[in-house]
Amino acid sequence: MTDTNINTPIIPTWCPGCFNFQILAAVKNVINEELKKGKTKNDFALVSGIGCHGKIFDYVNLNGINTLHGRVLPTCMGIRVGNPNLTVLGFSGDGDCYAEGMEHLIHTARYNPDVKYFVHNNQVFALTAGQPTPVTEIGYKDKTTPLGVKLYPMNPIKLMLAAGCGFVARVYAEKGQVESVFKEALKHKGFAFIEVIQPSVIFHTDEEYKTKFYSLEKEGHDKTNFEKAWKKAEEFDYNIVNKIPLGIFYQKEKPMFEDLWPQLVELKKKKMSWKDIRR
Ligand SMILES: Cc1ncc(C[n+]2csc(CCOP(=O)(O)OP(=O)(O)O)c2C)c(N)n1
Repeated sequence: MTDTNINTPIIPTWCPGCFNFQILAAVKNVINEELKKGKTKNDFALVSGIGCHGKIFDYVNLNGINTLHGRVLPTCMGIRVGNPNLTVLGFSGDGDCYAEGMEHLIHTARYNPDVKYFVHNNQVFALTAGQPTPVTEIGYKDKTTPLGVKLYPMNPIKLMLAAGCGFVARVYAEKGQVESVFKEALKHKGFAFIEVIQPSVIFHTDEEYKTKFYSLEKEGHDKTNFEKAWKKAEEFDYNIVNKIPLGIFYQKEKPMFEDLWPQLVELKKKKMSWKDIRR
């Protein structure tokens, strides 16, 4: 019988009420649905970085790599190049992605490998006790920044649009939202960037955010229109809390890295499993 159990016996060490639990539940639900539809566990690879988010690796029983801090995307890319048939899922924190891993993010958007990438954005380096990241709001104080953050936060949605990413989305860390964007990302051929607003229950509160969210889809946003996506991206930058658009900002399929190289096209035809790679 095929093994379809993606649970692990490891008890999560996330804080009680952490929004990472919502992301975990959503990811497992969608993978379970894929397994029911005929995929096997060997069709997936899961990569996570270092931080609270990175523990997701311990809680989903799939092959993969809990990689170095900031190196989720090159690891995902390496796995795709080694076996272009795998569904590769990457998980980073905002520190992991926007600080140490920033250059990889830009190049991966440009290379466009078929990788689905989730950024658990809690606006701090949470595991190391709440230091500010490039998306922390001005004024935020911690032991390392007693005078408060003075630098303006970066806008990851605008960055991804500018870098040529063909699937740019932001959701709130609520199970249903993560599930539905994940399903759309799986249908998309190419790199999918999914920022998940995941308020830290220790260092931030989500109360103010919650009242500002609205759905791009319900508003009739045209996700094929780059200029409109850019305008929507400008509405929220982690500092000015005005309206916060959620959903898919932009979607356009472009040639994937794996399809541009004849060697990789040949490799894809071989339909290898993990077993073949180990040999
Ligand atoms: C190369 C390297 N630099 C720094 C660290 C220290 N470190 C471990 S976890 C962490 C914070 C991670 O923050 P983030 O990626 O935002 O994840 P979160 O804990 O918030 O989920 C840092 C800086 C490390 N382990 N390796």
